[in-house]
Amino acid sequence: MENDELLSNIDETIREFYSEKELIPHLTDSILYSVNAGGKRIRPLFMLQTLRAFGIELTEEHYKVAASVELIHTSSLIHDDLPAMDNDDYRRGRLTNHKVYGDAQAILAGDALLLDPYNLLVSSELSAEILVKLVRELSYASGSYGMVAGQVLDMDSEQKEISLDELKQIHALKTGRMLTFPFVAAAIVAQADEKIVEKLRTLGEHIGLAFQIRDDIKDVTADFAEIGKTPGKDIEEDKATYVKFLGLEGAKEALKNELYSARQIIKKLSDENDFWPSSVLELIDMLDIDDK
Ligand code: GRG
Repeated sequence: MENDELLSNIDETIREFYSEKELIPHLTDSILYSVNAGGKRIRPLFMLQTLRAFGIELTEEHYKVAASVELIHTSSLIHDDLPAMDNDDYRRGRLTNHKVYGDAQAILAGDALLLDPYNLLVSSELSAEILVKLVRELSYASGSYGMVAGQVLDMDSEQKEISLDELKQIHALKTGRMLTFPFVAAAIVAQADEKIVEKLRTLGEHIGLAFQIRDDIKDVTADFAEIGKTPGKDIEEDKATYVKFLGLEGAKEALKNELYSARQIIKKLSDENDFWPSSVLELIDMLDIDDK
């Protein structure tokens, strides 16, 4: 199944969720402005392709899980761009949410996008046991055990010198947990045994770290058209990044190492289990900087 087909089904799931008549149109408008701004949807794609690797045929229930993580991710982007945070004017190639709708409305759009996914997720007809595990993992990835904690540590790091290990920890929380969710969620939905769930968690941790290292690299090598936001901001603000610690070539090497570790885990999984990961590997290849 091609990614384009998955993307169109993810979009349809989101569209349907926000099409209820009782919703307040200008709230929905501000939400959909950011949701439909052209993000890559890498988190839902990883989840759906990992499910397929387990041999599972996708249904609308799976798309609801996949869409949930994308909505929370979008919520974090809206909040991250606010003046009190990174204060960015552009995201996904267009003006940031608060630049169009104002700070207060942007905060509320972000709030809704943080809470609505739980409604969407539990409307799925997966078993209650699976849904409870997914709710827990989604909260774990995004809240005080994950992305929000990472953001707090990231803000703290602007006031002091930190070590590479501390930077790795920030990345693991801020970006890594949300990229780990798709793999863990797929294993939970596939009702894989606990050992496999944990292997997929480790896989997701490598992908998450690789993703943030790639983001750090792109900040210095890409232009606005490619990343959809103002490039060079990390350098300008002297932020702690992999490029700052290791230099550009060192960061590229670190990215390669994380992707290598991820591929090794997948190879072992597919050697030892009924797991057919070719489409997952294709998504991982897209993170390789040399391919871009
Ligand atoms: C509201 C849950 C919530 C959190 C607020 C602001 C904040 C706490 C956290 C910031 C998290 C953040 C923005 C991390 C950066 C992650 C990252 C590399 C984003 C870019 O992801 P892509 O490349 O973006 O997948 P697209 O636009 O393609 O979706």
